Amino acid sequence: MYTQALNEPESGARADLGDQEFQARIDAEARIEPRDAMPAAYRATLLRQISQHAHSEIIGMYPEGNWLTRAPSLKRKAILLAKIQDEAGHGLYLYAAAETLGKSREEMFDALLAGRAKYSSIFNYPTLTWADIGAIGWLVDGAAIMNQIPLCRCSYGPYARAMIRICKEESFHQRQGYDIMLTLARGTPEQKAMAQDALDRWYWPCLMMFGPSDQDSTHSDQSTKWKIKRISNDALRQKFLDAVVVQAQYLGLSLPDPELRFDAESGHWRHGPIDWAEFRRVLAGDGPCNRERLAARQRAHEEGAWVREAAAAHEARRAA
Ligand code: BYC
Repeated sequence: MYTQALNEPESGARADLGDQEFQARIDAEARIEPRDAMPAAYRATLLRQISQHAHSEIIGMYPEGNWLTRAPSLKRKAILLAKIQDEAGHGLYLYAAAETLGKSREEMFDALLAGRAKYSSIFNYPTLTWADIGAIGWLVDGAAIMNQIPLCRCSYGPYARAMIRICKEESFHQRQGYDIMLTLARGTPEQKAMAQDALDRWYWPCLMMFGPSDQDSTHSDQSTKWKIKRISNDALRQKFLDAVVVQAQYLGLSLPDPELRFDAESGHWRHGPIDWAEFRRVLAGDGPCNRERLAARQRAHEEGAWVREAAAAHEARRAA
């Protein structure tokens, strides 16, 4: 556990670094480290984003965990298990990065378990068939990579370094999902229909994953100035769409977007209107699986109490 002291400037460091001076360091591409002076709002923004990101990795294990005992072969099961274990690891790196900003892991857990903390909207959708595991890897992890590669250059050192390792693992996750989709798309007509159905259900929620459009994004301006965000929500969504259209064509599947069109002038694909009312509903806790996900996490936390107690008792004995 980090103590508050870790977050105070080292002796000799400037505790009173003004906002302008801090911005000058950011503009010069300096990496901000835990002991550096930083504006309270920069710290709060990072804590918000990194803890939400950590919670997303942890809650993100549930939709896939639903299929572990029903994977179609031993090989698929082993791959899925490895992917889900990676996600637990990502959660841990991210909680550790957030702790360097002065919040304890217990406080972050409490916020999640009490329903006060956000996690990615995408994990509030159900996994109804095995093809959903393919669609999650291909699309959800594909969207995650798009969003997370620029975060490897985030101005806050511990977050940027955690993202480098996470992105390497996400790349394997994306490929395993696309491989499932390819197998199904080239399988029997029933398997291909299952892949199409999964794509139909995950396409729009995945476009929403990137967050509100730029004009409605509350944090983007400041986070871009602080070089936490390097590419805007809409620009990342566009990069994702351009990649997904080609990948869907290769699979022989169609995107459930009647207004999808290629804009020859810009060289980009354009999607139809996103249902932002649905996005807001999911964020407000009223998505298809919000209650189920939170209840599963609360149950797991309660059932894990003995592990935490045993670890604490072991540590106390070791210290004595
Ligand atoms: N879901 O001003 P904005 C994974 C919120 S894990 C929920 O644009 P910002 C994986 C936003 O928090 C992937 N909430 O915010 C794991 C804010 O609310 P608050 C998770 C969302 O922060 C397991 C409000 O809307 N990735 O890939 O500048 C298995 C206004 O938004 C969402 C990350 O967490 C959403 N989709 O930009 C498989 C990446 N979008 O806090 C895969 C790190 C927006 O004011 N995070 N909101 O109450 C980010 O890059 C940024 O935080 C976001 C949002 C782009 C998500």
